[in-house]
Amino acid sequence: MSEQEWETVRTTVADGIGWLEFNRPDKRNAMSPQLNVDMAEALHALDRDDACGVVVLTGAGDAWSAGMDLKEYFREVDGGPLWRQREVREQSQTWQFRILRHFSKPTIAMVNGWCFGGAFIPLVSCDLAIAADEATFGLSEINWGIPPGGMVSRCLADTVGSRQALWYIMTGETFDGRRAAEMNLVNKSVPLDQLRDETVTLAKTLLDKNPVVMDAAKNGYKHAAEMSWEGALDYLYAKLEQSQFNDRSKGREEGLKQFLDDKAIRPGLQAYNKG
Ligand code: ACO
Ligand code: V55
Repeated sequence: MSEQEWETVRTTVADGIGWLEFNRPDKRNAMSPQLNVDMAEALHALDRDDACGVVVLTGAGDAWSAGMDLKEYFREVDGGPLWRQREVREQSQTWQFRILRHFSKPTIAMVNGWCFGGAFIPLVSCDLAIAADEATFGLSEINWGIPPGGMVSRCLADTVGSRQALWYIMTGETFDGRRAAEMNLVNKSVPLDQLRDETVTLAKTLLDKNPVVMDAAKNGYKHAAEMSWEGALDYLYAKLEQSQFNDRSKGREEGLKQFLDDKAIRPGLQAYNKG
């Protein structure tokens, strides 16, 4: 097991899982400029760590994240130089949107509590999400005086559709984990006391797969979703070939051998044995 700490973020790598924690529990894990910088570094560290095969993004204490830090990200930057505003915005989009959305390793958002506003971006950037039934979500922007900024509303609508997105953008109403699951903002919700076990079970399923193929599968899908059909078709075949090229373990040959020759696995029902 290894642990690493930044000012506002903490990582723990154990049994293949990289636990990445927002660590400002006293501020409900609000995303300050410092946190945005720390998150980018922590994600790079997890990417480089061969002991980490899947990332779980969660929050210390009773919040996942209360969104952007209204004091440090807005009030203290407002009225200052515009370059500083551009800088803090760039830092937030860098990890929440770019690094996380196309991270090579599988990512799971484990939503343990409060999830507001800007926190919807990392939520949707994670490949998969499991929430506690008791978690509370909301786009509170309209309640304190701004329209949702950054990619918040687009990320939400891309995941749940316009009708649901506009409802929450316009009313600022909160909803719980069950409702988040019902509208596919998260894959499922479970009672808080089962959240960790449920997440570990999912993480283990992902760890069982070939990591090179996993990267091609998830990132191929995400990029292709934004292309023309013909471009996507060609791109996904290129991804298929790329994963064969990069997979030094020759997983596909092994998978086919274990099924067709050894009759040791049935791929419809289980992953091949990576040995
Ligand atoms: N920005 C800055 N500080 C915050 C934030 C935030 N988003 N959320 C909580 N805090 C701070 C509070 O100011 C308080 O600080 P203090 O102890 O130094 O006074 C501390 O965290 C605890 O907050 P409470 O409100 O006392 O905690 P409680 O558990 O009662 O409520 C809740 C939690 C519901 C999350 C509440 O803090 C809240 O409404 N936060 C704001 C949520 C929000 O609107 N986020 C912005 C979304 S919009 C965007 O991200 C662009
Ligand atoms: C929000 C988020 C931002 C931003 C402005 O509404 C507003 C949330 C993640 O960055 O720059």
